Amino acid sequence: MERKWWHDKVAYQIYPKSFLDTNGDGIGDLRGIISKLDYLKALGIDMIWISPIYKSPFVDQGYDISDYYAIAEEFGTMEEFDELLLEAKRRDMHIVMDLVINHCSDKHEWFQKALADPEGEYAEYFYFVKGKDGKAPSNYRSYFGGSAWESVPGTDKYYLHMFAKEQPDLNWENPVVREKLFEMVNWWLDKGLAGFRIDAIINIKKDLEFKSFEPDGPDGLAMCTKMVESVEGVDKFLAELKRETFEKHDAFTVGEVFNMKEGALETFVGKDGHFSTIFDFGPQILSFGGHGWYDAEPIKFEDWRSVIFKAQKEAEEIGFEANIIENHDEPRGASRFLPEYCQNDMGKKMIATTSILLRGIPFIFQGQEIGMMNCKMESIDEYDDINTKDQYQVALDAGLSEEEAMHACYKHSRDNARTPMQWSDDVQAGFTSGTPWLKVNPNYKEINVKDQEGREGSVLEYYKRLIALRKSEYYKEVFVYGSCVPVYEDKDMIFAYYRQNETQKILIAANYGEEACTLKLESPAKKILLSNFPEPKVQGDEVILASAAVVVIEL
Ligand code: TEU
Ligand code: CA
Repeated sequence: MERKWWHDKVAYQIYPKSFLDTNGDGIGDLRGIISKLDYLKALGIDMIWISPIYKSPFVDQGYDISDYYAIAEEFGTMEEFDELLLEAKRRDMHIVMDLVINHCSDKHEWFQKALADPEGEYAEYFYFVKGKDGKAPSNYRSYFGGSAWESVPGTDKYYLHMFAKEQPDLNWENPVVREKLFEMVNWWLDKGLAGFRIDAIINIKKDLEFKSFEPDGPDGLAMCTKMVESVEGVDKFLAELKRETFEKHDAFTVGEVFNMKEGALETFVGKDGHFSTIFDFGPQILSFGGHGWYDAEPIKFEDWRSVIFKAQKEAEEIGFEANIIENHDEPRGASRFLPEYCQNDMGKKMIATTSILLRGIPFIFQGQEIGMMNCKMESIDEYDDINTKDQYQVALDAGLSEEEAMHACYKHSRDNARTPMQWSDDVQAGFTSGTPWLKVNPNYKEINVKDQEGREGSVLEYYKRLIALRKSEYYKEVFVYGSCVPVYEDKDMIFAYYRQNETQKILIAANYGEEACTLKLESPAKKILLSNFPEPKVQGDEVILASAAVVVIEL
């Protein structure tokens, strides 16, 4: 496999609104990010993905862009952005922005012009489609609930929005739209960006017949993903996007790709793939409910382990996937994947180890490195997220009580990950001197950076050691390029694999169970590289793992 500059990088996702506020308006900002570059460098981060910072009405927290060439005032200025690029470069770090080009904001100039003249050229930038029998063209349900069609005022047409109605979908069939988007992407890359995380990209190809599907919910609608899964032709757009932009800059790209067709991995991340890598969302998909968050089944350990190993195996011959335990759309990984008896520092170090040493590009989401957890909100009004509000209603409509609907939100809400970063035990966790836009998790007194920095045994210091091990001169070859071979799969609650190549063999073994477990080593331990308990119990050819223990052993 041809080696690429980004193969050995460790990435960190910043959700800017919640990272650090430096001017007291309760909203994180670019100054805040700049001031924490040294913190991230010390953690071992090479690459930073920043969720959208473009001008936006923030209906979907910046994933609704009204000007692709401007920085949101809430976050700062273009000068500050340039300063961020420069400061990152000085520290040998790479900045990756979010690229949201399936849709824009309804406040974008293009959409405003389209509304003003629904027969004019700008209407062609979107999907303005005639209704059928006085109703929407099809029965698609948008990702955030309700019809994916909204009527265009003063006409018999509807416009398509796969997400909120304030996020009209861009018409990728129109070459002018593609050209304008490519031009914009190149403009940012020319500035010195390392690349992009590419939002919701699978959705760009539509079936222009807009056929309805069998309804799949009490609202009589069918999930719009059914159209995405049945239509062909996204590859043509993606190949062109790459050719016209990323390729020219040797940019790093990570695609957010759900609903990929069976066997399409090669097309996405193979040698000539559309992207450098895509996220492995296997574990996240496990808790998609049949009808919504309210009917999602709890995740079973065996399923979780097996989807991860399956993805590892699939990617091995093809390319690299990017591994996460959480992001801004998901609940906190420690709350979601750790059994309750492991929801402590030891467990958090364990899941960090089994995730970050997998084959692929690790992405750490802000706060994960200190073990931030889901946040209980007292009422639905405390939530901000558009998706959460919809899912709350979906649960109520299905007959659940308010308390049960709140419980579903507590388990699944995207706001679990969006509460402000916990920097210290000062007021508002040191995130802001004002009123934060979203409540701070009340556990900030116990879980915060200040407490953990430099404290032996803290989750944060463990993350530093873990990342340093992955990047160490002697072991990076095997951790980056070695294969991942699952082992002890017959043992209940044991998550274990080898990372190996011709000359090195490393065992990563963790016990997610409640009882201690003894594993017989295949060959004698040469060296214990890392563990989350004081005296690793390796005796002869056996290793004894207490509940929530993890150990990394060179064999
Ligand atoms: O997410 C796309 C997407 O598919 C999500 O709606 C996902 O299904 C859901 O969040 C899982 O809980 C991206 C962004 O990551 C998300 O924040 C945006 O809201 C969305 O696109 C629209 O831009
Ligand atoms: Ca601010």
